[in-house]
Amino acid sequence: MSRKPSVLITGASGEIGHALISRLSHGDPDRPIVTLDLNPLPPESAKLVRQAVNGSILDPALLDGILAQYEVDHVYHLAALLSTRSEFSPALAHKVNVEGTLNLLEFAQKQGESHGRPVAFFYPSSIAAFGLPSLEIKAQANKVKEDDYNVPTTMYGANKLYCEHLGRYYSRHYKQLAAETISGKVDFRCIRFPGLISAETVPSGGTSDYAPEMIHAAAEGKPYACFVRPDTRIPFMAMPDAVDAIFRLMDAPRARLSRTVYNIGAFAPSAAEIEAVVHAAFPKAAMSTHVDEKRQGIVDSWPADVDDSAARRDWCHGPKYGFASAFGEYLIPSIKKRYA
Ligand code: AKB
Repeated sequence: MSRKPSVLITGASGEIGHALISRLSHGDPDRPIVTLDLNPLPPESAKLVRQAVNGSILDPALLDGILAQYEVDHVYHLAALLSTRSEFSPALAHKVNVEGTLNLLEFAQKQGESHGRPVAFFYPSSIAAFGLPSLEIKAQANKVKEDDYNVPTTMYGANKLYCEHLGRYYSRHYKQLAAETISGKVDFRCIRFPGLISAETVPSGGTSDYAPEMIHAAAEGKPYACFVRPDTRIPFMAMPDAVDAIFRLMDAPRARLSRTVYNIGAFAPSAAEIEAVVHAAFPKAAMSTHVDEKRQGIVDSWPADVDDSAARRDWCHGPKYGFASAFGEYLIPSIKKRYA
């Protein structure tokens, strides 16, 4: 059993995991980080963690093993099948995204019970939890609040919305009819992320992927056909701001939090506006549009922007990068260096 409480990160080899491991280990190098992922960690992340467990969040034996070996006081449950991927295998998506989350909440509840204090649990939800019924309503709605239009059209969005409720249940209403009072031992905190763009990694299986794919393809000198219309607009955020938001939310005193689930936003460009900045940086980039009507339908059901006033008020959400600086100061310089 490790002495210092540990952090467990599931889905750690994905793009948020990559950035999170680096920030966590630089913040407190002595704090053990344990990861659980089907895929091996990239070497630069692997050297920063105490143990990288290779396996599935659906395997109870693996979670029991971690429970027996470590005192985990923070869980970052990032493992999920993204929106496009989930539409091809909805039953599998439900298993991984919902049953997997239930397993992690049970894990956190047991950890909290055995150590007598709630485990802090971070859950990344998504703008996919929204479902706007038409483009007209999307245009009128503009900055959508957390509790509006909660009618997702995708399996992934439905999974995210339901797991937000599961988290609220584990933190506030756990076993409310049990003979003796068993207080919830999970301090569940959740952010609904916009599309994320990282200079380090290209996501796979998402529907907001057109933005990161466009810039990475341009930098690599590869042609790119964007799968959404030029006027398509959803919110995006640069990866460092996404990780910063996780830390701000997790560090906030519980009493400051008026909600379980928070929208966060940074900038909300159209696909044409993204293409224009990428083109300005990479004038030789061969970019075109080839609309995939089905994926277009998914993005059209997501809000054009979100109202993140609750996050700004409760835990000082304040992204460093707007549209121009995300591309001009973070993405383009880092990506140019990366592919040089
Ligand atoms: C996806 O496109 O599935 C994700 C998301 C918006 O949650 N990037």
